[in-house]
Amino acid sequence: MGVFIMAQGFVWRGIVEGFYGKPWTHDERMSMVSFMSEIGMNAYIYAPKDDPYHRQRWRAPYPEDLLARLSELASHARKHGITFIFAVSPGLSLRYSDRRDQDALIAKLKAMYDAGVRAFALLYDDIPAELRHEEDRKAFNDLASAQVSFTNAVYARLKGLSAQTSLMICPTQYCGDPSTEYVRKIGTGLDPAIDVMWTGPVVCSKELTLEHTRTVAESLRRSVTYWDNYPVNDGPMKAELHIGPYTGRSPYLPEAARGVFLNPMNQAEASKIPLAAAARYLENPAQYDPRSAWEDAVARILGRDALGACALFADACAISPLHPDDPPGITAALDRARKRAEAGKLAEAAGILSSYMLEMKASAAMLRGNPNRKFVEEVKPWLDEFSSWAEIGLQAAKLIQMAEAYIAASGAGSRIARVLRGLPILRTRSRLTRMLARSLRFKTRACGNTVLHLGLDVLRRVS
Ligand code: LTM
Repeated sequence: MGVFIMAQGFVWRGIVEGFYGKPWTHDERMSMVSFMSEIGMNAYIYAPKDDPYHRQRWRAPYPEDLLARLSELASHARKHGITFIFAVSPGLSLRYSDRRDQDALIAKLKAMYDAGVRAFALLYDDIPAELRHEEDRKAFNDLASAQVSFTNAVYARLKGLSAQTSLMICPTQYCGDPSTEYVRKIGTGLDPAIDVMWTGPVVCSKELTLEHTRTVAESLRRSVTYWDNYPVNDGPMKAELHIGPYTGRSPYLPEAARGVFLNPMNQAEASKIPLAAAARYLENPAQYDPRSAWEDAVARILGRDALGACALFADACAISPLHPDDPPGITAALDRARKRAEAGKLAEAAGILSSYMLEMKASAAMLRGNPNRKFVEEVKPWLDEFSSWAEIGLQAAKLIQMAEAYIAASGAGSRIARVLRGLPILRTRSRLTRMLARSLRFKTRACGNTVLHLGLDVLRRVS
């Protein structure tokens, strides 16, 4: 008789609002929590880096009005079957050996405990990797020992409040090679019931494999809880819009991972597309199909009618840690056009180009009219850039067409007639030059360098 070992599903299927930059508003969070329950997620970590009370001024209690909002959010989450995990990032200034800091942290957690919250997290990411305070250097051998001691003490005090409390941490080394002394010490020292977060081989990981997860789990001596940095677009990624499919996560991850928390974009509504797609993976990693999950997600957020337009737009915005290359759809269309041009079929090349660019233009117009006004407002800068590239591409196609017509008639007529025939080409050429120059001022990143390179190429050839 065979023995079947079933990989269990993920325990945690959620979101960590853990990005830098403008935190979500209260309304956005309330809407997100309802949405999470609709798509089958079960946990939300409150951890916006730029909430001063979360990180920079972590010792200060939340003012009453903010506390009231967090309590409302926590109770909204409870009603929707979502575990609300309240996180604090104390590591920038924490004195691990100072009992007063421990008390300040407990007081901070207790305020949320009193509002019914039972799940907590301490985030030690993005802080100095060594002990900064003299008294800590005297009390502990290293950062890992200090964090283990502090975290275990906090955990014991939480358990003193209620057996139902839970704690999770994000360590200071949260990606890369898990065999370091730091990670091993965290793994051996930390109470085994405390979940430990990890972002994968790198901060924003293209792939999460079972092999990597197993090595992390071995060092941490527990299943891994992923902090998955997709679709987040903070810091150097803020020009990007990550609304593409959720890819590169192994179907076998639950064998060594307890869960996945996706870190979303500052744009809450637009994040719902990749989040809804990811929820399908989290629900059933073995059966997950990134494309169909993404299409269903778009249908849910924008309506099925918007699928074609959104596919073209998302293709233009494809560049992300999951897809570092130029947008595949535009690249393929431009390659087809280039091949026809190289075969001397300029009219065909111009035709391929202009029909793709017209489709881009129509897609932008269609998305602008979508009833999900919040989505439209959030993605407007990228839609504007997308339309501008369509106009630039159309201008390039027009120039190719004109050059083709000029070449076809080049022998005919007097010298003056030929010069006159060339004038509109020069005008179109300088319009394209001006458009390309203006494109240098785009603050968003749609279409990669595809249309820019096309335009420069056309300018070089038609001179
Ligand atoms: O990823 C972690 C654990 N920490 C920070 C996040 O707050 C940030 O949003 C992402 C993406 O920039 N990178 C980090 O290092």
